Amino acid sequence: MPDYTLNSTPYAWPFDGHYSPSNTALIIVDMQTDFCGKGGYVDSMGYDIALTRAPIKPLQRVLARMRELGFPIIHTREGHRPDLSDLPANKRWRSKRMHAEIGAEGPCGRILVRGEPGWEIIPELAPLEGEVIIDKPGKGSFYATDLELILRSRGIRNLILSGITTDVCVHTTLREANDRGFECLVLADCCAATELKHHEAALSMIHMQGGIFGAVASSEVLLEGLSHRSPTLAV
Ligand code: C5J
Repeated sequence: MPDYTLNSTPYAWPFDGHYSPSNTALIIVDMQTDFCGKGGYVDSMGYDIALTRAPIKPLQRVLARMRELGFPIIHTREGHRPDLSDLPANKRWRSKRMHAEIGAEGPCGRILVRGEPGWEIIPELAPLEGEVIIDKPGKGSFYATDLELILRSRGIRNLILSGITTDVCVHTTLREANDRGFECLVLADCCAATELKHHEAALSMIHMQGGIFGAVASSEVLLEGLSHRSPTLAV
């Protein structure tokens, strides 16, 4: 079998040289209006959404190519039940301190509540029919969801991670996945945080101890690697 490893850091990913649509999924974390849209949760807290919108364009290119090659695409959405029965009191209290109380009415409907306009995935990256969507109440995509069951059922062992925010939901998902034995690649320019220094620190942490959580690459590196594949020969 040819070696398709990517020119990623701190090691050529994946460790065993084999990634294909049959064992690898693209995970797009929380590209919701609440995290990158005008009037959403992050905007209401006063952060610059230009930062969290930066991954949209590179992600569109990666998504298009991975769809074309038949890689499984998994989208996640952070949000709570309308009755807020799955919202920890301390999470609600902290959001209120930032003037963006989860569950309260905002410009995009009730903040981080399932079914509200702000909770929807942005149209630029809207899921297609048949793509998996994971609804999660927390930061990690594995906690209180059926993501692991879905991945194991499909034989997925490699994860390409993207989305927002690098330091919070992407990193928590990365750590959860790593402990479960999944081989992870984080796409640096397809992620972003509410502060640039946190994005950079989160990426830097992945590099310690020889790649403690996996590896990092740009979308350009991944697309270059995928340019050698064809939909019929996507092994
Ligand atoms: C946050 C997320 N930052 N999607 N959520 O609260 O990273």
